[in-house]
Amino acid sequence: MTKIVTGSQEFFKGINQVQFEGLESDNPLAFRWYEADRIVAGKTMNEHFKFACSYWHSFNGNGSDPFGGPTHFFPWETKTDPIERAKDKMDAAFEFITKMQMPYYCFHDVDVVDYGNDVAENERRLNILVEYAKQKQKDSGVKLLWGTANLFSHSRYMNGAATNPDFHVLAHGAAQVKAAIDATIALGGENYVFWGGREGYMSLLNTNMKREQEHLARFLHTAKDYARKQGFNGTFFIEPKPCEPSKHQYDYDAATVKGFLQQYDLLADFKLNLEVNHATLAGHTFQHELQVAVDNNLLGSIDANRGDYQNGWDTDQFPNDINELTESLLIILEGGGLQGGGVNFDAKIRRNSTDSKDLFYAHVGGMDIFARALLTADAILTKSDYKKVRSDRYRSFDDAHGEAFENGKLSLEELRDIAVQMGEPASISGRQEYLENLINRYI
Ligand code: XLS
Ligand code: NI
Ligand code: NI
Repeated sequence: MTKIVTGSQEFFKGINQVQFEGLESDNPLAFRWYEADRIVAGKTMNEHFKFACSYWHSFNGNGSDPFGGPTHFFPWETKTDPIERAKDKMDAAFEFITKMQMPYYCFHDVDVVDYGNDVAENERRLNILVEYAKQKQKDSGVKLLWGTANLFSHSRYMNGAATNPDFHVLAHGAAQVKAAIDATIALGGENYVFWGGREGYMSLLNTNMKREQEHLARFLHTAKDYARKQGFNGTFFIEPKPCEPSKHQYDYDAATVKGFLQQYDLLADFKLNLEVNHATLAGHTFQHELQVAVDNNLLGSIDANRGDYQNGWDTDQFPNDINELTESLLIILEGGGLQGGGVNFDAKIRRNSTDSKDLFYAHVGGMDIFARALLTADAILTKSDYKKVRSDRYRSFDDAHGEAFENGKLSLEELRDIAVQMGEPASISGRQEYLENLINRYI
């Protein structure tokens, strides 16, 4: 059990720590599947997931949208002094995280404390909050999964940060990244994330794409070199997304980022932080993105959420699709798990979810469905013929001519002669419905 850590006032009054109560429970503020210490496939659930709470959606996002203002009025946003306000927010954050028994959190620099336009003053503010967070982490045992810098909200970044055509803006982005890396290191952060929301373009008419991408690569190298020099030995993650807010983002999807990292010699230090809703925006399933990452040894971390099938933007809803997650956990388990990262809930409650309990329901549901998907996927992998059905499809490459082809031993002429000799192939079923039913049977 985690110790509940509150500040001078309790922000989530009347809500107790969420506990595992099992399937018999009808308590909506209890876990029915998530049992932190339960061993599945050789690791505890806690080790599989390393669940993290995202600061921005849970403690900053106030429900405003392009058509209307805030609907979430937080009691930790009342003080006028930015440092005092930030401390209240951090009190609320650690109270929530410890009541949820989540082991990790993630933040952008500006989530933690408001930034102005003075670099040195911003650094001073962040340092004060880093000291405050250190004590909170110590009191609670909660750890930092990753830190990052917000290089997309400030108006100076309207044309990008590392890919801005104006070097002056790039330097400001670098200053922010330096301070965010320093904060991450000071807090024992295990990873550092780059999400380039505005690293892309709105119109190719005014864009030198090649030059911008070279700047992005140089920027990443420079940041990585600095962090390594400071003793950071965690992993850097790039978080792909195809668009929004840019019309076209350079880190479009997992395959694109893989090519970029390879081209610019960054594969040794960087992996991917994959987000469900970003995958679907790119026209992929989340499973597709996971498989690309696994196949390239790049699966670092995930941002858990889901989109909405009826619209085409990043709605960041809490995950609740058991089929999607079971299929995802199959890939994660078979791929050997997340490398260094965890499961960060990059998800927000709806604008009209205005009770303080709503944030708890959302996270309980998210953690529980991941746990259920893990148990289901593990059962499928260990008890069913799922893996065999797939490997059997490739049987013809295991020996004879197929094996010779895989080993590069057959020429095109020889392949032609084999085709003649073997005659027309028999049709072999892909058995898709069989496998779909199998997944549902285990759920
Ligand atoms: C936005 C991104 C962002 C990153 C962190 O769509 O998901 O929240 O995770 O900058
Ligand atoms: Ni996102
Ligand atoms: Ni994200």
